[in-house]
Order: sequence, then C-alpha cells, then structure tokens
Amino acid sequence: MKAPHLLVLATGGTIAGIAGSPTRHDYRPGQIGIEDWLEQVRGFGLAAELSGKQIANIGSEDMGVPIWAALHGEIEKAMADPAIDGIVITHGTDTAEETAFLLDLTLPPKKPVVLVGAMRPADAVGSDGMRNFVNAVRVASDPDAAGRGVLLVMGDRILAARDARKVRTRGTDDAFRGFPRGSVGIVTPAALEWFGNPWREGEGARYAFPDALPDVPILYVGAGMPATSVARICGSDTKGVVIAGAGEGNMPEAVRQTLKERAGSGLVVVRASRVDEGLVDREPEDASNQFVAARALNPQKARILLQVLIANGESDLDHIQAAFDNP
Ligand code: DAS
Repeated sequence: MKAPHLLVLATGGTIAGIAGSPTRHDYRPGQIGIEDWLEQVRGFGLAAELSGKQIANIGSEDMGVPIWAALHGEIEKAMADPAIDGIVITHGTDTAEETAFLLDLTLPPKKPVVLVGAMRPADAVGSDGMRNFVNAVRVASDPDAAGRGVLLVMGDRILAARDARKVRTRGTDDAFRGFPRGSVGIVTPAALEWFGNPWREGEGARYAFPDALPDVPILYVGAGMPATSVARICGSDTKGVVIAGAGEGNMPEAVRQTLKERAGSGLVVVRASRVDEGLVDREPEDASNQFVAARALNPQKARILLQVLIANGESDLDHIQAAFDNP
C-alpha cells in the first residue's frame, strides 16, 4: 500500500527551538528550519512521505492574521491536491489552541489537519518535540483522522481543536488537556486509538476565512474591579468583548451594568470564565442584559469565535449564541 504523503507546514515555536545546552532553561524558539527537521525525521523510516514548507519561524506569542492567512491558503490548496493525504502544522504551544480553533472553524474537515508543538527545545534533555511530531505524523497518516476537524497532538494525547487548551507552563506529558471532551484519542509511535467516530464527516467549512479579524478585547475580572475598566479596553468602535469572568462568568454589578448599557448599543458581550475548566451556561439575566454565554470555550477561544462571527457579518445574538452552543 502506498505510504501517505503529508504536507508539513512549519511556523516555529519551541519544537524548532534551541537552548544551546541540554539543561539551560532559556532558549530561542524557531531556530531549526523545516528541511533540517525533516532530514532527521526521514532517518526514522516512518511510513509516510513528508514534504515541508516554512511558513514562519517565530515564537507563537507573535502568531496572527498574516501567518494564519498563509496557513489557511496552503491547507486549502492541500485539501484540493489529490497527491496530499494530510497536513501537519508545527507550532508554538503558547497560542496553538487559537490557531487550531481558527482553522477548525474555517476549513472543511475533508483531510486530517494536525497541529503539534513541544514543551522543551530540540536540544534539551528529555525534549518532547520529536516524539510529539512522530505521533502527529501517525495521526495525520490515518484516514480515520479526517472528519474530526483540526486536531492537536501533544504528550501522546489527541485533542479536538475546540477542546484543546494549554493548562501548564511546564511539563511535557500534561501541558495540554481537552475540555469538556478530554482526549479524542491516544497515540504513540507504535499505536493509535480513537475514542469514538468522526463527528464532522461530510461537513464543509463552518465560516469563511476572514481577510481581517476585528480586535476583540478580553476583560479579565478581578475582585473589586471598577466599572471604568470597561471603557479602558472597549473603545467606541469595539464590536465585541469577551469577559473572563469569576466563577461561571460573573463580574462586579457595576461592571455588569456598564456592559449591559454597551450591549444595548450594539457591543456583543460574551461571558466566559477565568476558571480553567469553566463551563458558562446561559443564565436568565442574559436575555435582558443581551449577553452571550461562552459555554465550554475559554476566553481566548471565545475571542477567536467572536472575531470570526463578527468578520463574517454575524450580529444576531441568537445566531451568535447558537455558534457558541454548537460543538
Ligand atoms: N516558545 C513558545 C511558543 O512559541 C512556547 C512553545 O512553543 O512551547 O509558543
């Protein structure tokens, strides 16, 4: 049987990072080019043909629309190319969940698209990058990985883009978790197991990839926060705001009142939670406040979805709530 041909799109991150010493903490992300990386991988004899494209070589804290647009364009071409069976994206871990979710919202789940990173640089003792990468190749090589949207592979776990979140700043095996579903599969260089069937088979892209994304600030709630905090981050032209609320999306009453007034003049207000696994369901006051509940999305992913909705001209609050409800 012909080995699958995977396109590897490299953007940088720790997976391509160099510390210069096996035990040094500080390192520079995005130091290894994709051709050098693939040269090493080809020595493993993996059952996959790999071709690489260097889209960027940055720390993912600098990720943004130009690189997202380049990734989206390359993946759309690969989806239409019968010679390509799957796509792997190497990426920094800091914003991997945002890139994965944005692509998940704006691509058809026609072929496997797998994002992968590392918590330790390539030359560190116990580096996890190559293992994560080989796992990602295994997942992207599996036809059964299609129909699940964009996936993220870290520490032997396969996470759905909508669920994936970085929960630790250190540690290689449990830096990422999936909420609310947990892992949708497990993978090692020798085995791959799915926990359930593809859930988006036959679907198209949910939204058009936008040429530009409106800035949507995140208001992180702290006890005693004054109502003036809203005006400090929401200008008169701000179209949407995500609240990283206390508990289940809560905020000081004065802040709520200010946001209710702004919602009344068109600002889309999404209540998310600063709590890690913070599920925020609709509450009765949401209707009169004209607020949207983020449900299982954390603030940074609620922001991505709201940016995409606004960029696609969506302003109906019922439609926006349905987009947050729809896993
Ligand atoms: N260097 C950071 C980044 O690019 C962290 C990482 O990749 O793990 O996101």
